[in-house]
Amino acid sequence: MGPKGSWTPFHVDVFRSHSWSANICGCKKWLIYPPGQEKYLTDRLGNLAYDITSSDINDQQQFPDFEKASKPITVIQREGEVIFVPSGWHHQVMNLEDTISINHNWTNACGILKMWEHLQSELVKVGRRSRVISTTGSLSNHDGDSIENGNEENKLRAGSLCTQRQSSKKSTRLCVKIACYVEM
Ligand SMILES: O=C(O)CCC(=O)C(=O)O
Ligand SMILES: [Fe+2]
Repeated sequence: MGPKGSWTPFHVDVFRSHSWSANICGCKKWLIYPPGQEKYLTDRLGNLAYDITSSDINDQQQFPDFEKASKPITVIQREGEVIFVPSGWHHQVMNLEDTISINHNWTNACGILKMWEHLQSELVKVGRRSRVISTTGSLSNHDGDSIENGNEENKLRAGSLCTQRQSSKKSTRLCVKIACYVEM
């Protein structure tokens, strides 16, 4: 459910599931890219674009490969219409009117291999994250205080991430999560 003007940032659905979405009322605009295009829609640090309609995406310093991306498929979905988004298709969605929709994610025989491969690659990342946490020591401690006990390099990396996000308990937990993505 979302008021006119609300939107969902660019993403791919959880665990590489397929999805359908049915509009009970209202109207949505979908921008959809087939699998493989996402590599042109990531910034130079490898982060997926948040808003593919933002002018930032044309900034070659930030998104060096954007020129290589195809144009998105644009779908206007009206009341009573259902859209199917296959596994691995990235999308961004805007509510053009106050909208209520119901959606559902699932997999089937066509999608299960992709889902399995995705889960395996995520598992490898979890392994890397937990190694970072163990070398950074108190990063695993959610007490809201600073980063101590870690090795110098990881303290520096995690510290700079934390200063960007400052130090309430909540944001410290966010720091832990972000610091986890630092590659060993
Ligand atoms: O309807 C929306 O705003 C986005 C729905 C969607 O893409 C999702 O739930 O994954
Ligand atoms: Fe989605």
